[in-house]
Amino acid sequence: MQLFCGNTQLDLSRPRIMGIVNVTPDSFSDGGKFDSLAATVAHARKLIADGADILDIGGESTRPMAEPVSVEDELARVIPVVTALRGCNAVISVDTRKTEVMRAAIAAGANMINDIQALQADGALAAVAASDAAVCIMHMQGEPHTMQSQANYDNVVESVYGFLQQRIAALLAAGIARERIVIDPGFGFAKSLQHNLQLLKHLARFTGLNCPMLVGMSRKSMLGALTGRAVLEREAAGLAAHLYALSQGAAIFRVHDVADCRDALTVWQAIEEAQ
Ligand code: 7PM
Repeated sequence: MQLFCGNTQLDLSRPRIMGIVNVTPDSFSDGGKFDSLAATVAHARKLIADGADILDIGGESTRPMAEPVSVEDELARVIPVVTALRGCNAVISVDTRKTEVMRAAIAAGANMINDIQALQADGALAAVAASDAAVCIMHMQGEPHTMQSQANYDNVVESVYGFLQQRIAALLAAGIARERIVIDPGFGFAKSLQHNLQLLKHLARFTGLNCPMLVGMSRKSMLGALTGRAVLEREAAGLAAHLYALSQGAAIFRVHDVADCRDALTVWQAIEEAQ
């Protein structure tokens, strides 16, 4: 299966890695470390060297209770990074909920949009439809700033499935071809530990939506709840979760630690390809 990403295509017959590039001053785990443009771009290039197929550049912290970011600030953070990375050897994704940032990012050379709000902002569907960029639509209930109060689900798997099904239909109706759409159940977004585990266990259900699936559990609190580990000590836990997701049909893994994920996927691939 190919994912159409603007001027390029990503072959999803093997698993792919999306490396996280935070450009927020308050990123919860990389806080302040990569706060200059040169350092951010160097970090992004290191992720490519480590084996990232996609870079996900985000200028808005979506952490629960994070301060909202203005359009101007988000543009000032994200666009110079996209411009500097243009032509690099990876798909450039921009993690944003804002229509204006989507438009500017695509104009600057981004070939994918990662939207935790699934293109529900005013004009977002049209902005992406007017381009040929790929788009990842994620499930979330409520707003990032209030979502630490977990939503109630009758059946979290069916609820997320129904939401993604509706959003896929909305994207298709807006003229965004299926070959450009990636879905994501949104681990950790208004979900309890049990919700996250149910989603992971039944992840294969989402392959029925006929779009490639992205998952991101890197460093998330569900891993901390299970292991008692601090944010920067959750790598092994994350790999276990991501490999389970791979066994259930996930195609793209959004992670902080690209080199470790690459090693895990290399081993997985070698086993798969053995006689
Ligand atoms: C605090 C909590 C800080 C959560 C940061 C996060 C996803 C995403 C994020 C995901 C897609 C993080 C998250 N998570 N986009 N953006 N899927 N598509 O760990 O799971 O970076 S923000």
